[in-house]
Amino acid sequence: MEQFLGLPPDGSAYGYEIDNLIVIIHWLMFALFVGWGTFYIYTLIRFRKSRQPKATYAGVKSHFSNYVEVGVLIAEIVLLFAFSIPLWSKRVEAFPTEHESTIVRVVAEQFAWNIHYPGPDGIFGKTSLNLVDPDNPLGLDRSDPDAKDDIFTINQLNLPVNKSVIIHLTSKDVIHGFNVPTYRVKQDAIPGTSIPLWFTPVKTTDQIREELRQPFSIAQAMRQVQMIRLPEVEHITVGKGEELKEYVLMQDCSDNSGNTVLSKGERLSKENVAILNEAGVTEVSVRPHETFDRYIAMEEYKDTAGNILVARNEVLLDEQVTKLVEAGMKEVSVRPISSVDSYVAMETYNDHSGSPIVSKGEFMSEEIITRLSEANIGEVIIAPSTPTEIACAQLCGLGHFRMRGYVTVQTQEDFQKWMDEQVASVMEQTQSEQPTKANTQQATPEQAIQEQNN
Ligand SMILES: [Cu+2]
Repeated sequence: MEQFLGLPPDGSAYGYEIDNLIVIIHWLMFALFVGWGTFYIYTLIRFRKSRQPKATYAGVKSHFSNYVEVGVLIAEIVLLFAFSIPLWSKRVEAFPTEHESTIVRVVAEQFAWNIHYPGPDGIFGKTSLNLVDPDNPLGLDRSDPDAKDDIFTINQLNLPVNKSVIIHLTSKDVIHGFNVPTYRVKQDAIPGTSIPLWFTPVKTTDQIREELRQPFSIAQAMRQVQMIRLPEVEHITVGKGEELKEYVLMQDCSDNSGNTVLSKGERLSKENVAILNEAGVTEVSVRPHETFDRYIAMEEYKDTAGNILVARNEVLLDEQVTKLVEAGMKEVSVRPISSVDSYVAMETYNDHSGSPIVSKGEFMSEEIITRLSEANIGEVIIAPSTPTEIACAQLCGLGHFRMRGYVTVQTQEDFQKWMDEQVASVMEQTQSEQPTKANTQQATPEQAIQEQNN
């Protein structure tokens, strides 16, 4: 069932308890689905018109359905009281102690996750709404002694492995949902309240990535190489009020005084046709609009002067198609996009001379795939680059889909190293800022007095 549900890998100490509950609930729902489905089909046949032409008002005499309903009720009560509530109290109410945990504040906003660490002193510095600006999204008051060593990052949550984490979650604007599927945590962030949540990561991000290793067939991608026919240039007349959306202009159009009113590449929408009518343009050269943006070029295409029109591995957007059609190309060799940009290579792959095409951990790209095929490599192992992401689980606005944070769970040593670097750079900053800040703060009242005396 777990595989069937396609749950993400579990990197949390108690994630299996949540997975078990999800599995049990699905089994119960499956049993209900089969039970009610069978009953439904039975009634359709048993009470069909030819067998039961007249409705009976007495109803069912047997108590079978009552027993079934009581059975379902008992199953649900068991689910609730034997599994859900104990799990809730264990995982949500019973917190680990603060001194054995990593403490972090997370402040959600449209559309980012602000991460605030208390620094070596373990105390969160003061924040103030008046200090909030793009450079200081938390409004951290660096003049507060507790805030001097505080660290904040945007969309990057580093955590040490095998240590519990307590997150104090809040929001600056609307309700967001802090959701890290790989560590089985999900909690809504509510403006005006700080909600604590906790979990214990037991696998690093690197380990999760290893679990998600998957083969990618270069040979398969190359089998899809094909020639596509490009549209040809046509000359058409534009009448009044027409809509010729399926055409793309192949020339710049200007009015009588020579001002360009429409540029090459524009689509002939109703508005654009009206512009042409007004400018007195009746005949234009166009090409039928066809979308090729799921393809990339397999070769470099040049015009007669030797200028590159479309580079190898370039996506065939409208602009590129227009250039090729203009240069009189009839056909181009392409292959469909592989969509591997968010994946990294999990091994190092070398070309014939032994120099690496892609090293372990490096991002994949269309160019790399083409080069791998040239090196006769038929299959590579890849994995998602960011398998441990924070996704917002509430539709919080138009930029909701952009609201992505990254969790990097590291070994305790790597985390400490990261933390030390962050602290060092923050201390450097605050120390260089401090004298000027103090000066201005002290100077202001004195200046005020001087001004008064004058
Ligand atoms: Cu959100």
